[in-house]
Amino acid sequence: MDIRIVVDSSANMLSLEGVPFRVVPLKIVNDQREYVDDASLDVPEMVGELSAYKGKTSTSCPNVGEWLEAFGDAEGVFTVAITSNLSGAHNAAVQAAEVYMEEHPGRRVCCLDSLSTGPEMELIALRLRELIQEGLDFDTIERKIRDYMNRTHLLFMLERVENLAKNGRVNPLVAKAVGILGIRIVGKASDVGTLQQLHKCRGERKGLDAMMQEMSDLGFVGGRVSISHVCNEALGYTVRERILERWPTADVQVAPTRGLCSFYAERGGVLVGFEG
Ligand code: X90
Repeated sequence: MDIRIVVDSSANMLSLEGVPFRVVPLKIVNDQREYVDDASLDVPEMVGELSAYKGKTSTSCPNVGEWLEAFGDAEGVFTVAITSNLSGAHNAAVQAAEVYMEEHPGRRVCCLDSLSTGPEMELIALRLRELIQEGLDFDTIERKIRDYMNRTHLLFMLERVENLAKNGRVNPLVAKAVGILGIRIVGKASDVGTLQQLHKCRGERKGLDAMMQEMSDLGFVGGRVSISHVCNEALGYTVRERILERWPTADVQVAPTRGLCSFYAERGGVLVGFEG
């Protein structure tokens, strides 16, 4: 059975070697422009334009047709979508799966709600690739990936939450706290896939300390980690150093966010997906 992985663009992935792989883009939209979050998007340019733009910008998720197109003619598909608590992406994938399986009896689609986004979705896709390459059957892969998702986590450190607040994706009390210069919000993707604030930290160093502590509390013992930064590679590598200081055997990758996470996590934001 040929099995394909399809993620939405909030996973910050452009490609995945070794298995059939597709990305369906979300969009970032305002009165001036529409940014499609695909490989052709110039992310630093978008971030620059949006920080100068005074009006409201919002986002939209992939629709049923876009998911269907990405399924192509695969016999088996695993979709990995941004948390259904903050986006319609997963629901659209579920609807696409129903249409696909009805049109093609015998084919399988399993839709995974990441209850998270960004680098945690990437970890899920990486694990799916391993399971597919092991040649396991569809149901076994599904069982194993759901087990794996129970022990992956996402932490974030944000300098601004203006775009999250303007689009109603964060508690207004959280938004209020971050107005003050130098304050960083450290939080995690909650068990139900919402933003959960854990700490308000004065300055980056305290934010990093809090993140390391949270990783340890969530059971990190040196497994796989994926770090995504919004236009701040130096911070991405600082986080990596801090992790390796404490857990020298950890396997840590650093990469820039694509459009959707750049818009919501905002310049200077950093997301850390890891295995507990
Ligand atoms: O459907 C849409 O328009 C997309 C809406 C997405 C809203 C939230 C995106 C959050 C991106 C921010 C920090 C990490 C959040 C963890 C969430 C569980 C990144």
